[in-house]
Amino acid sequence: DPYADDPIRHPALKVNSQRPFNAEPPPELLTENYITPNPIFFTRNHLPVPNLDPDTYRLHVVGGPGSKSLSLSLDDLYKFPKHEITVTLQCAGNRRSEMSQVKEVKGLEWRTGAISTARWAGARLCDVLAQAGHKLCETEAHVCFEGLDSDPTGTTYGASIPLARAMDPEAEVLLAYEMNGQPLPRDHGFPVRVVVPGVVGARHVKWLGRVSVETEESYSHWQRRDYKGFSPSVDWDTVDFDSAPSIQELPVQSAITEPQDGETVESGEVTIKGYAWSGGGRAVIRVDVSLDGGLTWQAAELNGEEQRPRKAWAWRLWQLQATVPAGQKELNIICKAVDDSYNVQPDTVAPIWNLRGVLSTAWHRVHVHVAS
Ligand code: MTE
Ligand code: MO
Repeated sequence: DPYADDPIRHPALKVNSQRPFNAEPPPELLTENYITPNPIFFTRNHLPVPNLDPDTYRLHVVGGPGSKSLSLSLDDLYKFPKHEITVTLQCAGNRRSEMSQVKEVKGLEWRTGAISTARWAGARLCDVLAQAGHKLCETEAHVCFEGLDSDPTGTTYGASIPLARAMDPEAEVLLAYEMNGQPLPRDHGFPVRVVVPGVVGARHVKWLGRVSVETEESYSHWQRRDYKGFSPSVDWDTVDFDSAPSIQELPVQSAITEPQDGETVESGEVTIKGYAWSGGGRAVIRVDVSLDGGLTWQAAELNGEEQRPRKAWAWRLWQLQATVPAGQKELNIICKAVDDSYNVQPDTVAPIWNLRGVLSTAWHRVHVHVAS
């Protein structure tokens, strides 16, 4: 069993798949803290978790014309200026289960919890690439990452991002060795992972073994044959993966974590809680909440760290204390967020449905009963 050596996990996690391990925190725990505690941070693995020895670990930075190769130990990485930032990581498949209610999709049935937030610390990728002698070049270029996790045939997890993002100090791409002040837990990439602020989780390669600058995107299955969006009319017979760009920056997202669908709430006052986040460093400027299925709206209070303009890498948690109209027997609660480009979430799932069930960002709806 290649999974026999996987780490022990927190019992509160809702498991979507045991081998490989995929799990999310329950909604009420997800928004209990602005920073997600490491043991309940959602986990998305495609392969067995490698057991790496920090003393012999080396990160290979592959050289090319005009640059040199580096073989970096953990101690070498610690010598680069240590950079620490709060970043929310979201899987492209977050909220997929709502898409599969419209029509079947292929993928793990994530609910609202394939998203979490941590303080990440490490070396900036731009500093490491600079030491190897890389410069921004005119030709289309990509930085490819390879993980040290592999399947029985030796295929490793891989992904890439554009070189321009990797070289931009303002983009703050990290080779992270710390998560919330601790060494990375094994499930989250020990000893080193990539953190690409504002970009889909799939590019944050864990158990990082190799970095290279290429003229083409990574040839990994997960870069080229997965994590892409399509029109609702595309099915598995007609899909052409080469026709769509790989997902990088994610669209604006929000969800309600309390109360939960089907719950009974007290009459009088109700507290509604959730999270909101947008990709590309776009800040959340507003979260609108409706109790009556979208007829009327109230703005929620935004909590958590202030967001830096163009570098809003982390979510806002939000909350609304609302009066339940007298005599109301049920509530149709909805939330929708707006980012600082005034991007909004689509109202329903059907027009954004896609065969892989990614980018599920429709208004989040929760139906609750009111106690009489
Ligand atoms: N890196 C490696 N090496 N192997 C993986 O399976 N999964 C990716 C990414 N990096 C993955 C990986 C995906 S799809 C996501 S959403 C994030 O890791 C999840 O990171 P987490 O498990 O720390 O939450
Ligand atoms: Mo993912």
